[in-house]
Amino acid sequence: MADRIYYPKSALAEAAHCKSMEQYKQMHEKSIKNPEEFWGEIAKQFYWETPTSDNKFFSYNFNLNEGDIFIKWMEGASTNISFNLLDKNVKCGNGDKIAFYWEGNDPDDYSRLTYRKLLEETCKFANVLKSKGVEKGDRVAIYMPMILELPIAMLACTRIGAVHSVVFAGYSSDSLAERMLDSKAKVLITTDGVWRGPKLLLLKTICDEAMAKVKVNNHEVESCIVVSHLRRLANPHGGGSTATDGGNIKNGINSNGNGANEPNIPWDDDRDCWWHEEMEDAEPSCYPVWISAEDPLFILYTSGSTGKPKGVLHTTAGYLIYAATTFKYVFDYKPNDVFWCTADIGWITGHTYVVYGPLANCATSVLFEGTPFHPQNDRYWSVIDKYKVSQFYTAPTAIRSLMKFGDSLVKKYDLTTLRVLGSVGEPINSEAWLWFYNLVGHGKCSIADTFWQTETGGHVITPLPGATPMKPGSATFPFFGVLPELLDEDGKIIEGEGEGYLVFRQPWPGMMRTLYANHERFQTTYFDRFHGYYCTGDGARRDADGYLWITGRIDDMLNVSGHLMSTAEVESVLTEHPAVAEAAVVSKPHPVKGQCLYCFITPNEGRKFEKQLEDELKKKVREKIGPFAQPDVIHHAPGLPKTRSGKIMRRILRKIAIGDRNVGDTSTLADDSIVDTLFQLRPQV
Ligand code: 6R9
Repeated sequence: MADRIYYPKSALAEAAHCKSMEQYKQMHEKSIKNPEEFWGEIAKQFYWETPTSDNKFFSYNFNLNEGDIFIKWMEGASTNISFNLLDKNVKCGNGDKIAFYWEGNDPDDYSRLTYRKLLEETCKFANVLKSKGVEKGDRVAIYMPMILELPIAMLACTRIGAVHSVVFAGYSSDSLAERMLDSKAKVLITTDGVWRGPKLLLLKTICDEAMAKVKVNNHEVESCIVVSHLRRLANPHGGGSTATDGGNIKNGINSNGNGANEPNIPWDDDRDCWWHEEMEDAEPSCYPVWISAEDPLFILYTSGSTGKPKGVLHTTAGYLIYAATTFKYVFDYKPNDVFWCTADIGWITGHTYVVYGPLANCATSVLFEGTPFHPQNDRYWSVIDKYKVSQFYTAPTAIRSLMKFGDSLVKKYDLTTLRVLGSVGEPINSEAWLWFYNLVGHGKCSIADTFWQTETGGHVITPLPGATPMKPGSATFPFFGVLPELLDEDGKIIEGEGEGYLVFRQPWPGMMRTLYANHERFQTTYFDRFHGYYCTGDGARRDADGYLWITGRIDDMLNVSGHLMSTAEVESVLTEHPAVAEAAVVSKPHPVKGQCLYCFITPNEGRKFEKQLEDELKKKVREKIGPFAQPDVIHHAPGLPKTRSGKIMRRILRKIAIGDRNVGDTSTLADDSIVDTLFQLRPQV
């Protein structure tokens, strides 16, 4: 079944923006051979305060032998993203169109925001930021749940040229502090707290811890702006801002059966202020600051294989046109569609496909605060029906976790408004693909298995719903402007069928430009392994039909439920524990999460390996990195398999983790008896 080819349904293809493989091939060829013309046409849909300088539309160097790496699109042009996403749409007569349907954690909490209101709120908040001394180029950290104030805060930054750095609100205070310190954030925007499923998270408390840690390291966050989210849920007619055009917010704290008492929110009068109080007197208009094409738009941190997160930097013009174009073609977006991407805005998927891509197309989308399991395991399907969603974009880990509950929960719902289903974050196994296709999509929808990265800004390898015949588990072919190659160990191009390192030959408009304040690391991480190419860090296979299949990370990175993290990052947290001498972390396949963390621990001399230590270590990783990073297994390792030069052989540890005795060549190990010992100590999981 999985080898079968699934063709786009003819009704879908006939009405699609890209209707056939022939059309795709022509457009792709043009985008590669004549990028100036291809992207120049697209750029005309947007407003530019000043045009691109002559002959400066596109320039780059991808080869370290020829000097520093750089990528520039539309040099000389200036624009403002919020102007293109909001003012332009309102001026075109779409002021009353819904930009976002907000669906709260509790199904009784919902609201909506039109383009006109979104523009007004954005301008007001831009004025609030200005009143806090934020200027063009300043960094603003955002640590917020999925509420309407989050895109408002991001767009307000773009209004005045400030650079936002959104940190996923599931990260620990340490992780938040590290990111604010690296970006030297001037302002932090957060909420008092949020309900995630049945759990209350006190975000302001985490922010206070993080701001204190930043201060110890000689940087100070000058202002912290706090949305009163818990209070408005508990008390909809009382305090709290409600940036909406109608809706219903009545439950929140009460509905979870936890009592209506508001938790204590830590406060520093000199630094902290409430969002709704600041917004009260803010002017509803704010003239946009014109931003150069290559000026920074945002920083988003992603895990690096050394453990220190990398501040991926995206710039203005290229990101705008790429987010807009991928959104339009990959989801085959049409004006009456309702789009829903379930990703948190704290990840790149949320940046590009909850905020920038949809708004650039004047789309209506769903902004969902909750989880797939609350209050019942049918929440996703009920939301699709409630808003008549036409494109549903989610992650394989979510699909696998929902498959467990059987087909009946899905069958309760109509779901016939769906036309395109999207998958992102990790390879999708064919079983999950087929379930998604047959059950959720009724065998009528196209599936877009979109491969991309924080660094790529938008989709780079993906089917197009009306054009590409699909193979379950294959991300298929490159998007416009993208030229992939597979390389062997020596950097030789693999033609035709084969497997190798996935690299790209030339830049597309939406790719990253640098790592914030660390161009050196940018060059060594992505351009040093193979000169002349951007190296993704993923492996891929090309089959006889030319389809690309992503095989996963080839560096020391793990992908747990779509969250990327490095083994080094987790190992350094584990070895901070006073009882731990050494730690080695590998990934183990997991039926729902894709991969899970399997940790080998060598205790210090005289320290026993016991349950209490296991629990402490799991807790420590949760606290230091975030709950999603919690290890599944802690394995007692009196020693680790190392080469004579002291390098840990993770290849062997991965075999031990899955209980596969077939460990391969152990001749380079300093002491090969350790392999047997580790098999004997394998915990029963
Ligand atoms: C968008 C996003 C990037 C890494 C990437 C790869 C994995 C993402 C995938 C996929 C196979 C897909 N990945 N999409 N692997 N098929 N469709 O997830 O960005 O968080 O930076 O992660 O995720 O390993 O290198 P990011």
